[in-house]
Formats: sequence, structure tokens, C-alpha cells
Amino acid sequence: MTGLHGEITIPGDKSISHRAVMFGALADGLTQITHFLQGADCLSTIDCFRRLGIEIENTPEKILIHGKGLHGLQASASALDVGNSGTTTRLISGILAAQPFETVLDGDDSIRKRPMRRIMEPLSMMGADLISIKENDCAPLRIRGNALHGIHYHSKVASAQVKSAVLLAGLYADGETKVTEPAVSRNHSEIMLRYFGADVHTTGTTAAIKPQPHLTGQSVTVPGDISSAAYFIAAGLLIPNSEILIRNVGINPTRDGILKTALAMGGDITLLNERREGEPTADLLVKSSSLHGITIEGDIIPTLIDEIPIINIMAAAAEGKTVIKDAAELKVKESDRIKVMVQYLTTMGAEITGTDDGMIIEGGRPLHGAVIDSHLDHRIAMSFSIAALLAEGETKIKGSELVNISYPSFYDDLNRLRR
Ligand code: SPQ
Repeated sequence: MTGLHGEITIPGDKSISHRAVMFGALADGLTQITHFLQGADCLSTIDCFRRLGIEIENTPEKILIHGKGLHGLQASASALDVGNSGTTTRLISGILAAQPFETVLDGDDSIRKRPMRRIMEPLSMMGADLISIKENDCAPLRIRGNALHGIHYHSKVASAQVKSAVLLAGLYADGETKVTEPAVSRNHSEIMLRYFGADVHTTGTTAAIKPQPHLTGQSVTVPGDISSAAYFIAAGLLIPNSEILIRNVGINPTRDGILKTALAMGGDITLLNERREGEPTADLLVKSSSLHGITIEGDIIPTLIDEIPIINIMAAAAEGKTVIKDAAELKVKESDRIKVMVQYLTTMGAEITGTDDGMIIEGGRPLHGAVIDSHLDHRIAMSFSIAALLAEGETKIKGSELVNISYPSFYDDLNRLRR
């Protein structure tokens, strides 16, 4: 196996790209977004807001959103198609809960299985009229806007999507709205809402917002997505004789669990050129390393939840045991990521056991090629693409085109580093 060499610039952060479009649509005046992620999920968000009457120009250099203010959205003539995107579904629900019209939201087969009770409950407590059309707590959803009141919601799960849906509804409520979560989830909504002029405060695990007369359009530069960088961090560490520079990676502390974990496993990663433009970013110099197993649990979990599939690959290649706990949320992502990781890592020869809230991996077993089904999950496709590079023999990944959801140039970038 030849090592990886050279440098790549990571495409824009998916979570931040969604939010920039949404907040730009609700702001007065123009919002300009650079380094926007042109992935299918973020394009679904653009499509939804166009259907709600917002003019959005998508050029190769930037996105221009002609915001119409908090009360400027118009009813869509047809159901909004959220595609594969949980973020679009849940955040837009918080906005639509306050609009003076009815909207239906629907998506693909994966979205139709993801739990929506978690947003239906708090938004209903605020006064929203929101139902699951098939009465299974999943999409399609029908949302009729209503007058909302402020609440203090104690979420059972650490979820930025739940928190953000409630905070966005809180922009329209008659008093302050607070969300307390069991551990801090990613805080991009809080940072960006503040930047757009909202009155948002955070204390410990509680975020609070006051109702807002207006937001103001802004210029947003989206940092590279650490969740996308994670595949290259893993590849650089695991493939012998590698040295790669991963440029422009967002290192927000509510997202950087992959870095802390890779370092704790013995990874050789140096942060260079640290800077802050709204969100903190850095370049990462990654060199091949011998990794060892660790235990990953507790408050770090929300900061690396989307990286657990690729951490599983790192753990399978590491010496010794890795235990991942407190990650039951993995079961309700684009696929059941506990089940799918256990099934296919086992097929490839790894020793992995699924638990109720994570997995246990005895690392160091050689991997061999296999046929992998992505289960409509981009992170499964990318994680097993990296596993394939470590395995003896050929691996076939069904649904590899799903990388398009969050990282359209994934295979091009990977191939460039292999030359
Ligand atoms: O948008 P979607 O489909 O939910 O995407 C995922 C992903 O792997 O890309 C989850 F499957 O990321 C979520 C993340 O897990 C994006 C997100 C956000 O932008 O607010 C928050 C996390 O989800 P949650 O449920 O913990 O709030």
C-alpha cells in the first residue's frame, strides 16, 4: 500500500451551510455565503427556501440570499422535499411552526424512518400545530403555523437539531425560550444567530433566545467540515508512510471530538495556522501512526457523533480494545449506524460487538475486502471506502454515490492523495 501525500482543502461545513441559508432567508437584506457546501443536503435546504418564496442565487463563488425578513416567507405550492437531510427537516420545522400558512415536509426513505417526535413535542408545547401524516412520528409532516409562546424545554437527547428547532421557533415566541440538554451539542446555531443580530445566550448546557423583531443579512464564510476531514484524518493515520496537510478545518470545540480521540489513540496530528472567522479553523498535518484502543463515553459523544463510523475503522486497525458508550443516537441517523457498522466490519474480518449504546472493538485483526451496502448513509459509504484501502482484496460499496450528500468530491480528493 502506498502512503497518502499532498494536501487537500476540505469543502464547507454541512451544518453551517444549512444554517447560513436558513438565517439568510429570515434576515432583512442580502446574505452572502462563501465556501458553501454544494452537497445534496444543503441543496435541499436551498430548494425548500426557494419554494417558500426566497430568491437565492447559487454561483460557483458564492451563494446570495435575498432575505425577506422574519415574516417574509410565503406558502409553498407543493410539499417541501428535504431529501436525505435530517437537519433541513428539523430546523425548518421550527421556522414553519410560526408561519401563517400550512406546509407539508417529506423526504427520502431514510428520512421517513427518522424520529420527529423529538421536535414535535417541544414545538407543540410552544403552540405549534404539527402532525406526522402517517401517525408514526416520522415524515411526512404537516405543519400549520400558530402564535407561539416561550418555554423552557428539557431535551432528553443532546441534539443540535432539537435545540435549533426550538430556538428558531423562539424567535417568534411571546417570551424567552430556553433549551437545556444533557450535554452540549454543536452550537453553530447559537453562534450564527448572534452574528445575525439575535439575542441568544448560553449558560452551561442551556441555550436561551428572546423574541426578535428582525435579523440582519450578513457575509458568512463557511469553514471546512471536520466531519468530512475525519475520513482523511483516519486515512492519513492508518495508511503507512502517509503525510498529508488537511486545510481549512472547522475546530469548534463542540465538534472537535474526533481530534481529541485521534490524539488519545496515539495519532500524530499537528494543528497549524489556527484562526477564527466566526468559527475557529486550522490546518491539520497528519502523519501515519500506530494507534491503540481507548474508551469513548460521556460528554465527548455529541462532539463526535457523526465520526463514530470512521472511529470504528480506526479502532479496528488499532492495537487493543476500543469501547464506545453513550451513543444510542447512532441508531436514528441516516441508517442504524451501530447495526450497519457491526454487520460490515464483521464481514470484513474485524472483531466488533454492538451494544445498546455503542460498540466494543478488539482491534488489530487484518481486514479483507467485502461487499458493503451503504444503507442510504453517506457516512457509511465514506467510512468503508477508507476501510477498503486497509483491506486485502477488493471491496465493493453499493451506494457509493451517496458521498454526494455531504462531500461530492470525496473520491477525487482521495485519489489525488494516493498519486
Ligand atoms: O442532517 P442529518 O441527516 O441529520 O445529518 C447528520 C450527518 O451524519 O451528516 C446525522 F445523521 O448530522 C447531524 C448530526 O448528527 C447534523 C446536525 C446539525 O447540523 O445540527 C446535528 C447532529 O444531529 P442531532 O440529531 O444530534 O442534532
